[in-house]
Amino acid sequence: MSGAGRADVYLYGAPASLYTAKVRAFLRARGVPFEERFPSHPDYRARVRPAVESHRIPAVEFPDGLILQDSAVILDELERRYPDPSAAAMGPRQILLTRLMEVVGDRGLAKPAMHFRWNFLPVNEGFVVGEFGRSLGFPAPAEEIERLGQRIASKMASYLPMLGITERTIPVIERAYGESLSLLNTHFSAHPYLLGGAPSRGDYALMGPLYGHLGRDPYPLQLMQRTAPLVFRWTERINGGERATPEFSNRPRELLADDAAPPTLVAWLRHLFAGFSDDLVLSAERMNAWFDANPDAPPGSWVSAEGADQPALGEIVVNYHGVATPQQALGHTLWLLQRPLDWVEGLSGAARVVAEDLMREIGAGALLNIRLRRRLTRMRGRLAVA
Ligand SMILES: N[C@@H](CCC(=O)N[C@@H](CS)C(=O)NCC(=O)O)C(=O)O
Repeated sequence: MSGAGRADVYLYGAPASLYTAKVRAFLRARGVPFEERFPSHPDYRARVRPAVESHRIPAVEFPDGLILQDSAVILDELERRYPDPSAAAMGPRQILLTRLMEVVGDRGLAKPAMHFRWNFLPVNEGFVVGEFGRSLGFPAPAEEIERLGQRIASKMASYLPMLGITERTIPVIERAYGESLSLLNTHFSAHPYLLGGAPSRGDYALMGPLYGHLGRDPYPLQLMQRTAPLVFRWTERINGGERATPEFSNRPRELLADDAAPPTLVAWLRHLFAGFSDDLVLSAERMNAWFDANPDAPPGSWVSAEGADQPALGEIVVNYHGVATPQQALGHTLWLLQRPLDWVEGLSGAARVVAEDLMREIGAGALLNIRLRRRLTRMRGRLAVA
C-alpha cells in the first residue's frame, strides 16, 4: 500500500492523450488515489521510459515499483489490484462485449477522433497545441510551449492519411460519427453506463476516443454537447466518479442482470462495426501475409524491422460505411482482438452459441473467421510473434 503522502498509482500521461484517458477513466470511476504526471516529469525520463523501453504514454508506476506501458496491460494490472465486484456477475455476452469495446476503443473511432482534432484547427489549434506543449514543457514561457506543441502537432497531423482520413472520406467520417453519437445518446437515455448501472472496462476503453479527443477538444466537445448531451454526461459521470447520478437516481450500481446485452448498445456496435469490421479482417490478412513471408521468425521476435509497438503492415482498402477507404493495416489492434476471439473460442455449448450469435448481431460475424497463423504478443513493449 502507499506510504505517507504517496499516491497509490502514478499515471504518466497527458490530458489530451487518447490512451491516457482510458486509464484515467478507470482510476477516476473506481476512486483509486492517483497522481497524474506529465512526460516532462524528471521521473519519467529517469525511471519510467528506461523501464518500459518506450516513449509512449500512458505509463503507470505502482507503489511496489512495477512500471507498465500500454493501456490494456495497465488495465489488466489495475483490475487485478482493484477487483470490481460487479464484474464477477458478467456472463459470456457481457465479457465478450467489454473485450470487443476495448478493440473499438483502440482504433474503431480513430477516424473521427483524429479528424475532429486536426481538421478543425481554426477552432482547436490554440487549445490542442497548448495542451501538447504544456505536457512537455509546463511551466515554460508561452513561446516555448507553443514551439513544443507545434512540433508534436505537425507529426500527428501527418498520420491522417494513414488512418484513411482524406478529402474523399471526410464526408462519410462526419456522417458516420453523427449517427454514432445519436445511437449512443439513445443508449444513455436508458442506461448510465454501457452495460447498465455500473461502469465496466468497455466504458473505460471508450473514454479514450470519446473523452480524450471527442469529449474535450473544442470543436468535437461542442458537437457532442449540442447533439448528444447524454454522451457528454456519461463522460462527466465517469470523470467525476459519480456514485449516484441524477438522471438515474434509483438505479442500483450494477451491470444489467442475466448477462443481458442492452439492445441500444447492440444497435450502436452494429453501426460501428459497419465501419470497422473490414479494418480487422483485412489487417489480419496482412498479418498472415507477414507470417508467411517470415516463416522463421523465432518466438519473441518483433513484427517489424524497426521494432515498432504499432507497426503499419501495409496499405489496405477497407469498406468504411460503404466507402472504399485506403489506409494502413492495423497491427497492435490485432493483438487486442485476440482477447474477444480467444474468449469465444474458449466457450462451449450454449455459451458459445450466445456469444457467436451476439457477434453476428452486432455485425462482427466476419471476425469469427479470423485465424492468425501465429499468436501475437508484446515483447519489450513492441508487437511480437509469440
Ligand atoms: N497501445 C498504446 C498506445 C499509446 C499511444 O499511442 N500513446 C500516444 C499518446 S495518446 C503517444 O504516446 N504518442 C507519442 C508518439 O507517438 O510519439 C496504449 O494503449 O497505451
